[in-house]
Amino acid sequence: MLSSSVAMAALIASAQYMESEPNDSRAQANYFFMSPGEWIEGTSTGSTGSELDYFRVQTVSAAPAIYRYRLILTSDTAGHTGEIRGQGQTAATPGPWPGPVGTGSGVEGLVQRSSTTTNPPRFVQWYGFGRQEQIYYRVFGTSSTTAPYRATLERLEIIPTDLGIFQPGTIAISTIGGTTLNTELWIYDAGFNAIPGYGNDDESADGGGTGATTQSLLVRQYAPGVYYLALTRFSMANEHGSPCDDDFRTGAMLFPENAGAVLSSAATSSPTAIGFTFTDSAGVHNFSASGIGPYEILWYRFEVVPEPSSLLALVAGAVGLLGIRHRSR
Ligand SMILES: [Ca+2]
Ligand SMILES: [Ca+2]
Ligand SMILES: [Ca+2]
Repeated sequence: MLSSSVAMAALIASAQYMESEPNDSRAQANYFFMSPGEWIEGTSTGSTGSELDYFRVQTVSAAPAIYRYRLILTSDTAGHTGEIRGQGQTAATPGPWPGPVGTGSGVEGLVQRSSTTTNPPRFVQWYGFGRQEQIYYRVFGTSSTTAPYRATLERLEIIPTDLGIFQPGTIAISTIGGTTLNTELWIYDAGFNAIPGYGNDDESADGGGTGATTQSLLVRQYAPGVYYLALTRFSMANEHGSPCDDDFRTGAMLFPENAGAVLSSAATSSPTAIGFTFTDSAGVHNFSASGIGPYEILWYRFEVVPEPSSLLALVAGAVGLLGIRHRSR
């Protein structure tokens, strides 16, 4: 039987992932399966060659929900940089929706870089849904970062803001006129799956806009059900390519093995309020969001339900009251 101190030492050791060189490329990434509170430890005193440390970080499962993940870098010699790595996008041919979506180029690139001005400094951030999502994480240092770095995983559940109920059919979601920020958005289904083609960075003439701004306009069909809106600043990245009616179709994407994760690359906070609208068959519905923090994605829940008159008719039919007319609002 282990003494308690030995058992404790074993527990501490099991919560710490040491880098294993060579880990200088995505192909060589150290693959770690991490719980919140666990950390990776390594060393890097440069930004090229063997000083690049790649990790494939997979998170443990959790109850279905929206989770914000962070890997926070600390060191006795602060100065390391963390990055999330993704790929480029081969643009879809432009045109009205429905139509093609972009595809991953396979060429690795930066999708998010840590900042010294965030609180805490030097973290990367992404969102997942409790399904063991994973990301490619890269750390590098400078000639002065001689002490080891530690990258600690944090997880926080995000409760989406409820936007209410909308009519089925065509719904237009727009930030045009509501902000001068370069916005980007994507729609997720009730099971937290990004719906292919249901995203927009910049509005376009093909999508029903003018194509003159960097605000977002997404006009799509909605069947009854629960949906989530992910609203952020340029550039948002998930595993999906941009649809043909997005005016900017070459934004960075995540690799296929990173499916389910989503992030924003924007490191600076935007305290200005953001107005946005939902337009369904009942009219225009105005909403306002407070500012967006570094890398933050704002999450909203909305529900599409059959028209009230149809529901009432169904209820009336069920109870045999079909002869009684109801007054529509
Ligand atoms: Ca290293
Ligand atoms: Ca390395
Ligand atoms: Ca945009």
